[in-house]
Amino acid sequence: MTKSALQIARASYKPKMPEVLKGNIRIKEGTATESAGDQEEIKKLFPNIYGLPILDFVADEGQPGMKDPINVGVILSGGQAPGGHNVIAGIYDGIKRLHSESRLYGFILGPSGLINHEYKELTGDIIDEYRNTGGFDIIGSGRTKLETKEQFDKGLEILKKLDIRALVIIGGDDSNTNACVLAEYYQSINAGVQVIGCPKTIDGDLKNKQIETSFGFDTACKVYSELIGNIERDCNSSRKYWHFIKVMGRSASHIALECALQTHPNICIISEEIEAKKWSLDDIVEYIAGIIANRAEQGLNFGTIIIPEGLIEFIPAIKKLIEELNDFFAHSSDEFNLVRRSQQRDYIISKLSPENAKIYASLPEKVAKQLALDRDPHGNVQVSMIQTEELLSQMVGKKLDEWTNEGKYKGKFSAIHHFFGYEGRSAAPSNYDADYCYSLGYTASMLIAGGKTGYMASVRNTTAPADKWIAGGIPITMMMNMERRSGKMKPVIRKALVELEGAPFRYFKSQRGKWAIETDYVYPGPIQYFGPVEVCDQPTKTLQLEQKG
Ligand code: FBP
Repeated sequence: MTKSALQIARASYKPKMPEVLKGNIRIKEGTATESAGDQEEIKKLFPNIYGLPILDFVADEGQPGMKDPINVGVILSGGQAPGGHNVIAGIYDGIKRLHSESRLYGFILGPSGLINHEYKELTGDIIDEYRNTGGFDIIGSGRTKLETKEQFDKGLEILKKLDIRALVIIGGDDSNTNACVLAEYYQSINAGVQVIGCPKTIDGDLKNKQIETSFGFDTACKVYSELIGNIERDCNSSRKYWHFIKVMGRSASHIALECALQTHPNICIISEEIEAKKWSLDDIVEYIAGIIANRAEQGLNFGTIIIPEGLIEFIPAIKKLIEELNDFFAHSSDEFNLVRRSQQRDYIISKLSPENAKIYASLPEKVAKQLALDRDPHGNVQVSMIQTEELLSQMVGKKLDEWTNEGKYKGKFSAIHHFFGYEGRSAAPSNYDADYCYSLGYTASMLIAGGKTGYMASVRNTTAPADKWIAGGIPITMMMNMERRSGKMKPVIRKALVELEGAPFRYFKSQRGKWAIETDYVYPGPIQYFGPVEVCDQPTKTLQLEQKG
């Protein structure tokens, strides 16, 4: 592999970690826990791992160690997120410290590697090549859903063959839900395999009181904010374009909100607010056009607009339509695939309820097609394929034309579109993510040593210097409730959406009027890996505001 100068210099970075993980630890157990919702159902579905206590690591005398070596397996699941390689490095260093003959095996291309028995041993040389690097290419990732008994049994065959006694699943809410189901199953049959989850996703929607953030969110937002800042400066230099910038984040708008807090755009739409206000697509268009017209009155025919990837799913009427489409595809996709392409739109319209059929028929051809595209293996619409930024700018353009004809608007409107998504997912992890991920991996190895299963590794208090971070484990059942997925009620980890009463949104709301009219852009610049702490080690604004309360 030819390496860049930064890669070479960065390889020797030693991630900072909680003081407690530097020595020997003892696991302190809290009291029994309850699931986030639907306690009776979740308890019934997870009889062997329901109600486990929260675990905290406390410093203990002596040296960490295990009498016998332990073999551990690791899976990277779902979309890439900066820092995944450091989680693996943390697991590796942790189990090697416990016993020098312990071994780590990586399953190739996500959960399918476990089912298909595709794996590779991750030796010290391999791990060293990937320390502090972005991407998931050390073993690859995939979106296969681990959910059937056959898959679990097939996985167990290879785990037994390699004498693997613990499996770490690094993934988002859906993958950790599956980790929990797997932990329950292996426990129920006394398989002798522990399952531990690690919170990953750039989307930032796997978080709760105990899991402060998912890894990758910090780096991805910093990459997008650098790019948005660059666009803002360009836009303020030529003063002739409106930039419609869609940012990733499937459902929740955490990325959009964080990027807005970092860059002060003229407009940022937050899907959760649109849903709460029950806005229609037309309401959003009026809101954007209104700000464009106000700026035009001051001669400012330029600006930046951040749009969250998942917006379309939060517009109540479109959400209902998507729910019906999801149910339809869950039950009738074979039948649908037999319909000629040219007739698919009419076919869908004929199958929908009259209300949804009307909305579907009114959508531009391109968007209607995108809503009917294949679901991912978890039954989600692939929102990153839907060009919401173009849809909005076209509709805003039309609205401004109408206002021009009515004499209400005299400006010039020229739009440019961007989508920032994949370019942020495999970036070299920021110091925050490099440190956080390494600590998560190391924590996972300590949970394994403690014989725990059905837990997610947790590292908290991360706005403080790393030596003060708190490490431990959170029972995954504690984060679960029942939700309708692919037409059926299923136990899932509750997704954390932007809270409209939360400090990050409240702060944004207090500033957005000013950002709309004034040109108050902030230019964060590229992630810095070497230099002053205030430049290199800052956590996200979201986390800082959340912790201040
Ligand atoms: P995860 O939740 O699996 O981490 O995925 C995050 C994400 O980047 C979303 O923001 C985006 O909608 C999706 O992955 C895109 O998925 P894919 O890589 O399959 O195109």
